[in-house]
Amino acid sequence: MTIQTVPTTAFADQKPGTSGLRKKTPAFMKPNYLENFVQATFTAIGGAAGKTFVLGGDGRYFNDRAAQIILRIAAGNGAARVIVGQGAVLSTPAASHLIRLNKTDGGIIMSASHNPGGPEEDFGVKFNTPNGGPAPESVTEAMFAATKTITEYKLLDAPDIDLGTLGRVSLGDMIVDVVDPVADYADLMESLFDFPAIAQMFANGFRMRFDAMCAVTGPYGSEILERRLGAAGGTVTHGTPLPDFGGMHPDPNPTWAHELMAEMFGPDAPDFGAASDGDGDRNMVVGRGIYVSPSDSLAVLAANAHLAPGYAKGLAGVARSMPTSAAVDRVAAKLGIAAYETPTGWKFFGNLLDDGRATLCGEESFGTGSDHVREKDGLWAVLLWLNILAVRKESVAEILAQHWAEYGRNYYSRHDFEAIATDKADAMMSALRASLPTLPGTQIEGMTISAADDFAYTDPVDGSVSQKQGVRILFADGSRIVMRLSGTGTEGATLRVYLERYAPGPEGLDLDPQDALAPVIRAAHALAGIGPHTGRTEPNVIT
Ligand code: VG1
Ligand code: CO
Repeated sequence: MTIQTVPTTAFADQKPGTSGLRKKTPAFMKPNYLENFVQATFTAIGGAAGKTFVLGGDGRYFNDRAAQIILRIAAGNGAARVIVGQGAVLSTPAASHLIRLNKTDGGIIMSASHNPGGPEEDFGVKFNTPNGGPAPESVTEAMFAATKTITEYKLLDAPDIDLGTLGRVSLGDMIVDVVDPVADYADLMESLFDFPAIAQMFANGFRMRFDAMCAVTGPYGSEILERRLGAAGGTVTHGTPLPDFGGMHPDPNPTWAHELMAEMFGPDAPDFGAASDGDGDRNMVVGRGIYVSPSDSLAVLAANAHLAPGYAKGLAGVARSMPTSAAVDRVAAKLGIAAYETPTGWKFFGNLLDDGRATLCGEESFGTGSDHVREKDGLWAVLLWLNILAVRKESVAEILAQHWAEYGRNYYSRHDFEAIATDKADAMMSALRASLPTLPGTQIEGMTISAADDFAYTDPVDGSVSQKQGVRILFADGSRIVMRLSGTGTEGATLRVYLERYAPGPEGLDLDPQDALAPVIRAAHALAGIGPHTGRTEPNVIT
């Protein structure tokens, strides 16, 4: 086995997005495409020589072959050791945990998360830093720079190794430790939550459905919910991970997790339902006959986290992405703790968590997590809900109703317009940005615009600045419109329109969000000219 220096030419399109590099699978499988990106990653972090990494992915099509290539590049760059999940599989939060547990120099996660998988669908790769979190912008920019100047990569000329058997193997001089993908993560969950109390609730007849959507969380859900907590067999559905996710779109929202929604709103609905995404970092939570919006879920978890042993001493602070509703801010104000507002993407929470400023973080896109890892964590959120339900002994509907009665309700919805022509989406956003200075004072739909800007964020820990993170239009009555283009899509552009309106109560807390938000929705269409610019008048996904 020799280390080869392979000449290559740069690809111009390897800029990491909101969460790593995502492309159509055939693009990733082009000769040298993955090799270049992995070499550029190692270059950007000052080389791999002597370092230890974690490697795993969500099991989608090409995951197995990509792992072998990444291992050969790591060995070619002199890495000392790589810890790989058995079968090259790790959920994103489990990978984050293994990086921290083993104090490695980072990790490579193969996932396109909530995007569909398969030969013609999506693939992705991202690098996480030694804190276990997604690389911050300074690192992703260095990676992108290296992809543009790359002329060669280092590769150990070696055959594939067996990643299906637990234990240690060597690849040239590099050690490869194949580990159980679930065990350490399940132990971490057991250390945070009152497993006996949750197990007692299941023993008393509490029924749950967890839809793993044929993606990575199946084995995690089976081990934790069914084996360790004693939930009935069959609690986990679509529990076998498949390379194409069984044709499912593994995005846990009411549109794509429609089977779960139908059951939870049906005649024999269980007490609690949840779903996870491709790589296990997202969660959707549903009560019997009631959907919990992710922004509300974050607020309820923040208000009740102290009921779980891992958070009994209270929260240092909370953080949410800017487009996420302000529901959690109201909880923070009552608790007297700090509330941070960051750009979209988990990488912006890393410094706040590392610095002990925030304990809980969340995004409106079904992402919630805490300082136990440095990624959002779907099963963690489900378990925190279960812990709260076990202690409060009330239904999800009762808990939500009490929450709104106490804090008021931030009606919230996100409307996605997918696969718009990129030039049209860009033109729309440019025109909207250009109009911002003229908007304050404007009356529309009976509301007055009080401020309009393009969100910029200064990280309070390292002072780094991120510009143009989404257009915000704020109204005098507290309503809000946010618009930005997705950074995770692989086809055209996706426009995300985030809509929010606050109802203080006690009246008007039980409306359908789409009805409560109707004037805000109409204002968004009028102010941005969505129809005239894109030809689209209706979103294709509403969450
Ligand atoms: C989306 C979400 C964002 C999330 C990101 C990665 O990004 O809006 O909140 O952090 O996906 O999630 P964008 O740029 O498409 O809006 V993941 O689960 O799934 O990697
Ligand atoms: Co994900």
